[in-house]
Amino acid sequence: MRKLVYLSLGSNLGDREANLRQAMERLGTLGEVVAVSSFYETEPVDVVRQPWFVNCAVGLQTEKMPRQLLAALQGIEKEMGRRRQQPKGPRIIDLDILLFGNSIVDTGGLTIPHPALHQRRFVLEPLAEIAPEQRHPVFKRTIRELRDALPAGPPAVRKLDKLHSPRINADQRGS
Ligand code: PH2
Ligand code: MG
Ligand code: MG
Repeated sequence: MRKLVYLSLGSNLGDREANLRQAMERLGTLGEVVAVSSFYETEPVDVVRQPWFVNCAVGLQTEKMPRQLLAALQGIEKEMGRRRQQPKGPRIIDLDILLFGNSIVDTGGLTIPHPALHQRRFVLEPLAEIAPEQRHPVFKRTIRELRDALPAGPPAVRKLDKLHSPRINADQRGS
């Protein structure tokens, strides 16, 4: 059965935007990428002294089951050169399952919906762009409602422009 899955993509090493684009291309081998959010430059959360991330959210239609999908995502992370040296260290690419249709999964190291989904602006801001009316199957709130309920202020999340242009250009424009 085909399911609509939402993923969070993040990178804070190397050419971050190129890494997200390459990951999206590879996600196409697991199903059909049906929605892609803007790219957002985001202040690191829960980790200290790390480069800022670029994050986005993707909608993927796939036949895969949750655990198969997780293994496939880890395969892509590995192919793209991710090495897990220290837990929560800087990463070329991080591919997280946010929502898997309306399924609730909590077994053997896999939790869906993603356990921090409702707390993180770097996840909810991009996800609200492509799935505002999608309901969180545990909290029964829409993604837009969860996003709007976040406390204002840091950590910062800022949308990059349509061309996903590098940060230096945004700074030069003074925006
Ligand atoms: N991922 C983390 C921890 N902190 N912070 C931001 N801004 N973006 C991320 O993708 C991120 C993070 C763990 O995977
Ligand atoms: Mg993550
Ligand atoms: Mg991860």
